[in-house]
Amino acid sequence: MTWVWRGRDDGPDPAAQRWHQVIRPWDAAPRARGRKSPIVVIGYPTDAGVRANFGRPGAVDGPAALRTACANLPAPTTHALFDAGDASGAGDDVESWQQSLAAAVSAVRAGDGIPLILGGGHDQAFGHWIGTVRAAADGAVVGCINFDAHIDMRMLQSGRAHSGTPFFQVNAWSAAHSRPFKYMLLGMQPPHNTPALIHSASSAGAQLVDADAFHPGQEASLLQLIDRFLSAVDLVCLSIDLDVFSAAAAPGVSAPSPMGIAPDATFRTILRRIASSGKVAGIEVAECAPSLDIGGRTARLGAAVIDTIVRSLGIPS
Ligand SMILES: [Mn+2]
Repeated sequence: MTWVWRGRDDGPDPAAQRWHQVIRPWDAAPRARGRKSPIVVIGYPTDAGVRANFGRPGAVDGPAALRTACANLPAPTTHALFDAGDASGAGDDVESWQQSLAAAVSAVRAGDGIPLILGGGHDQAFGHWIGTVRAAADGAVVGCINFDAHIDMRMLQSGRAHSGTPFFQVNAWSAAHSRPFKYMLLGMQPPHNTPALIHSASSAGAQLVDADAFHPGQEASLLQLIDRFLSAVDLVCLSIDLDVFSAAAAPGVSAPSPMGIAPDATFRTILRRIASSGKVAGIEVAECAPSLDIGGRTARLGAAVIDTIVRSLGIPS
């Protein structure tokens, strides 16, 4: 793996360290990973699923841009940082990418780490989830909380996965294995989802929360909804599709949302509630497409979201 972690250096003071100074290769430190629970970066450098979904390509370069944007974040005090490199796939074969990611996620979970997946097309969400399930205790309920403008529960295209199908795949697997399907979508945009999709997702048990719920006046009831969801799962895969944010905040995505949510205090309160639940088994940021970005703001937003999550992991709210 090419080591891309570099940035500012404010001297040896432990309180002045940044990500690039403390992050280490994951495989170079087997087990002796210290007292801090590890967060382990895994890149998902493909937009094959985006192209198969007729989206604008560019997310293939998302992991590199997100690593660069995270490099100068203040080093976490509660977690050690590692980079496990990138998932890989057979060309544009989306399922092979998902399985590669799943294997990497399972390995990180087996080492008591929390994977931090940097994407990449949102098809990564299925690899994230299935890798978590495989490493979890038998019978553990692994839910998905997904900030997204879209319900990525669309049907396979000629039997093939793409960036719009990950939660369809989660649901299909859960049904085939007689397991509960726990999926909550936060920030849905009515203009970008057909009534048929809303109906089929709701019928399958998806919990869909409209972007309009991200409002200070709705915060308390939204927190209640989230607490109820969290109480019904053992672990949660937290998935941030950057297109949940307004196009002004996140232009560098395949499908920008003109009326997306703001990365404001209400959003951050909701995010911290999930992160501090103690149930987050994995984190992913999806759909960062640097070639579509303006001045790197989407990658920087992704990094700021990651920073907000990492600061709250394991800290009760
Ligand atoms: Mn998505």
